[in-house]
Amino acid sequence: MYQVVFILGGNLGDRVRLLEASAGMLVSHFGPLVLNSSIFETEAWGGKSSGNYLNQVLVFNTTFLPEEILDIILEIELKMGRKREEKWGDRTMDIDILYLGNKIFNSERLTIPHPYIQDRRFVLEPLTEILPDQLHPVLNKTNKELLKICPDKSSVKHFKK
Ligand code: PH2
Ligand code: MG
Ligand code: MG
Repeated sequence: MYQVVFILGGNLGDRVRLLEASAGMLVSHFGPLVLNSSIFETEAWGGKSSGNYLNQVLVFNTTFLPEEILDIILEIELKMGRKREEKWGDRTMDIDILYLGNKIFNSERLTIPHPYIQDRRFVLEPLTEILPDQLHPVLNKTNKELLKICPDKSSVKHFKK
């Protein structure tokens, strides 16, 4: 059994409803939520999208294999109205795997840990809120340490519904 750590995010449509609906679908596949971060309103990272995102980190326990998890989240993204669009562009819902326990996994379709964790404040703020002392198995630093040295200074704020 591993802890799978997801980040959810979108900047199109009814952002809160899409987060809640996606969380519900994740629960139906993975069982009860283990941990959830607050919802954060975050400035678009990567320069290709316009409006602010809402982002949230969710944690589940699972025995699914990495690519089985990927197939489930891609199916949920499609149900949430996701179109395969420009890299880092506007989207209704993106679900990414940040960590799968302390596993390191690489295939053509998937890299775990997620390759950009250390570069993105919109990931590290919610992650550090719930898992500050979890160790990144490749970088050998905790989430809290990665946040402290993160070069990305874009805006990440608690979101009030
Ligand atoms: N996702 C992206 C590109 N840029 N910016 C923010 N703030 N939040 C995201 O979830 C996000 C992004 C593509 O994965
Ligand atoms: Mg993404
Ligand atoms: Mg993605």
